[in-house]
Amino acid sequence: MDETTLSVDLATQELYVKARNDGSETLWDRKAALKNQCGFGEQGVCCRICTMGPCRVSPIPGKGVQKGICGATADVIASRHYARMVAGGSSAHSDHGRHIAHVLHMASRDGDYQIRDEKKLLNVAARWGVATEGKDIYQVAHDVAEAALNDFGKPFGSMVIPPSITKQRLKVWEDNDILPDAIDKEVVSIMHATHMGCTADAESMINLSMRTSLTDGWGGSYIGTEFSDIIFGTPMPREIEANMGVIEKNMVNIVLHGHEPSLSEMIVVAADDPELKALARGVGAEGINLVGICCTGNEVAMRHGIKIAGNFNQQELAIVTGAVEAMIVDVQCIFPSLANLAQCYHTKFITTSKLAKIKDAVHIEFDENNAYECAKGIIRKAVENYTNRKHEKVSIPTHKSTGMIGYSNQAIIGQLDRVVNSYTHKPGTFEPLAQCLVSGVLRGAAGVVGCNNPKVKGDHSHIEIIKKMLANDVIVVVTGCAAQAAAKAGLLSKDAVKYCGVGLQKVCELADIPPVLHMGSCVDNSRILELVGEVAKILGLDMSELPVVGAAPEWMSEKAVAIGTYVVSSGIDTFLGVVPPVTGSPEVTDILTNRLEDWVGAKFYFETDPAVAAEKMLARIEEKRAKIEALN
Ligand code: NFS
Ligand code: SF4
Repeated sequence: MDETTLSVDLATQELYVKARNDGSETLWDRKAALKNQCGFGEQGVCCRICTMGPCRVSPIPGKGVQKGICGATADVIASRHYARMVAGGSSAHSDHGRHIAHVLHMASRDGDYQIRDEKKLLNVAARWGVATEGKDIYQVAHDVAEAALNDFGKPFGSMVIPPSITKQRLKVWEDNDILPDAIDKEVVSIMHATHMGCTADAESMINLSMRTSLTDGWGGSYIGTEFSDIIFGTPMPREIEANMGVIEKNMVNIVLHGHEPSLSEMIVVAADDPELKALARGVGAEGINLVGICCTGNEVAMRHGIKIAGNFNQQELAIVTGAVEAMIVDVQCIFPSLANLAQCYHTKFITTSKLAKIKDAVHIEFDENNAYECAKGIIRKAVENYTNRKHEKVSIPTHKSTGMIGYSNQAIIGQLDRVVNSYTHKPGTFEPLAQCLVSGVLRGAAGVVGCNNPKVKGDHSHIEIIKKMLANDVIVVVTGCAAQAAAKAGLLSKDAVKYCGVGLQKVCELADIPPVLHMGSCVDNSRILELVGEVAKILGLDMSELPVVGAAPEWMSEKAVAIGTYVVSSGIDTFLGVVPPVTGSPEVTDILTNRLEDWVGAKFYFETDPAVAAEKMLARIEEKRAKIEALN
């Protein structure tokens, strides 16, 4: 394979060649080995929900087999499959949120987990009606955690919706009957509705999917973000480095990969322990170097400036450098291949979660009740492994970029306060941003999020779309692996204003921000919902009336389907660069890319060509400007 076709990232190309020379297999080799991927699966028309099947029906209406044994049509099969992807994605995010809520519940003044953002805790307390007056802050934390945990499974009533939602949006949800009940309940209910012999109507199935997805964006993910901020601190702007060049030749390199910050935060704290530092020197290393991959990488980069080694496509390649003593993972987006790959080098591949044990990995279960000592134990293993490094196998690419990271909404407001015109704007709000949108200095805003996928040349679509937005005065916010693609391409640097139109350039200079704002991990898409909701409220509009679009140019996971669905349900158009497996059903395709607009004021666009997607995003932004311009 010609490595230049796999990714635009030069470190990736270099390490792919090294992997080949080392005889190590990567995702691209396995993709090639699959030859043609199944066309029925790709179009969503293969059903395995009961054992009368599997039934694969024709994706072409009127031609070939039109129904499964039970009579399910392509529309039924594809919509059910879509719903189950939403359930899978929502459950991953919400279980992450629940886990963080448990960590908040165990926080104590003299424990390993403490409260770092009291103000946010008090804000959040009001949402669940938790009394705070005269109470110790740790008692408040305990009560808030309990209230949130109860929201996951409460038997009656709707989920508690965060206050950044607009009242118009709530009405849209009520009118469409998608205002969700409890978080866990919706996921269970949709698994029920997709069981053999239940929902057999595509409209109803997508409607239920929307309802379930909202438990993710406005529920589990929101809780994940806010509670992480409360325990680990709300991110503030700082500089970071990104790409494989952050791996250090003479240091013990530890890669943090996965999603939840409870483990990675403890590793960051423990890596500073004098005992471990001395141990590292004792084995001949200059120190301990922590680097991140995927969303856990984003979490610790946002809060501590831990360097980013790479994104989803690069998880194997980090090990291929031959200079990684340990890769520590928890849950989600972890290739099972890493276990065997690690054995080709000297890397210890350490799994830590009961939910993500991997055969042939070293499993050290992380115990939050003994978090610090547990983290120390894991780091010790990595340090001791340094002497096993096979120096002839080490080759670290030099590529790395610098950029700014840490743009929580609190951080953005802090930057906006610099541009506040005290006669017209209140400080401490998003008003300057709202005004820039109204005046047209900024034409709009785009959220570019999501994964890598070997169906797309790595990082190419992310970067192409982002650059097109910047050139047209559309400010960009990023999360997840898209954010890491932007970081590697230098787009998080303030120098990236060189790609911007004059309006965006001016805004960046006044606010002292880069034109692409890294808002965190994928659960932190909740920050984007909050931002859009708050701006809409300032302008008295619904979220669907703002010139705002979302894109997942290289998505691959069920989580991304859940995110896309809650983003559209929140009134924001979403452009998918990988076509979801629904095109075998004309009705599901029509609902997602057309009819949804009548329901919730936004819809999906499937567009694999990033240049065309960017054009359509800009056109949609201009179309949506009508409402906002009437305010002028
Ligand atoms: Ni999001 Fe993060 Fe990356 Fe995709 Fe995976 S790490 S939760 S799912 S691959 S962006
Ligand atoms: Fe086939 Fe229907 Fe069973 Fe699906 S639910 S496998 S379509 S018989």
